[in-house]
Amino acid sequence: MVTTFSPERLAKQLREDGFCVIPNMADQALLGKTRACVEKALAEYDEELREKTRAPGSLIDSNFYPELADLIGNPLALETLGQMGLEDIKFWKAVIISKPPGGPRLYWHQDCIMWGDPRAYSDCAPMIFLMYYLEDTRRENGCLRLLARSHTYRHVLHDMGEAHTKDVNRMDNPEDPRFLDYPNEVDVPVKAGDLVVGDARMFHATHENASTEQRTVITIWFHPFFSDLQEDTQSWIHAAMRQQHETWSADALAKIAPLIPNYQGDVPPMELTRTPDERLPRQSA
Ligand SMILES: O=C(O)CCC(=O)C(=O)O
Repeated sequence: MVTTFSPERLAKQLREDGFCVIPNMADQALLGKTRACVEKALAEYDEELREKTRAPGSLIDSNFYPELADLIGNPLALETLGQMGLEDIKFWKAVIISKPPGGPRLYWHQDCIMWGDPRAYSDCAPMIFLMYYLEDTRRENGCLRLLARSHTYRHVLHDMGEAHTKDVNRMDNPEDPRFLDYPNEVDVPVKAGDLVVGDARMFHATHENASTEQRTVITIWFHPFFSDLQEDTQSWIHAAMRQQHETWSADALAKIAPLIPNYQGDVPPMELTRTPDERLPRQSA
């Protein structure tokens, strides 16, 4: 596959803006395999669950879907992340987020769960997402939108509630300000198979899916420079990843072997901290 991007430029954009898009990271075979897994997962996702996750569409963790191992361990993406200077990357989980036709907007949120770790206040992201869209996306079918650089400063959205609570997932209050537009937001339309890499601390959301087709993303959570995280953070990622994927076969785990966290210390797992403290500056530098 021919790639025409500069890893240095992508790394700079990820560090400064909080995201970058890497074209053509999943080929048709990988997309086809992933789509088959998504259809199986959605067939098991009933109406009651759909109601609980109205805003995102679905939230299906990788726990029972070892078929996702090929995408998670995608060698082309891992090689490219390495070229971007991201090392010692460990995996937590992947999530299938499928927005049906007519599905509403996803609320603004940031996903960092380790704001107690000093790394969260550095220019080295403690947690990043890899988003693979299985269809071409555009505003009309619910593409990603984001607030570039919002990983670097405190935003009003930080005080509007934590990500993925039951009420906002159910969309109990459609007037919740997290569903509004914000100044300087940017749309990120992509082709199926492109890869959006983002800093988990950055605010992001989606448009509604006003098309007649479903729109699916597989979000994969990675932790670069794992050994440099605080020990309780490493301990939590180690335990969470292993507990969530304990039913995966040896074959599936082999596909993600270099990504499996391995914390050998005895520090108990961190408490989740989803909101930054005063160490995050009020204004963008
Ligand atoms: O559905 C999308 O496009 C975005 C998913 C998302 O925000 C997330 O995985 O945190």
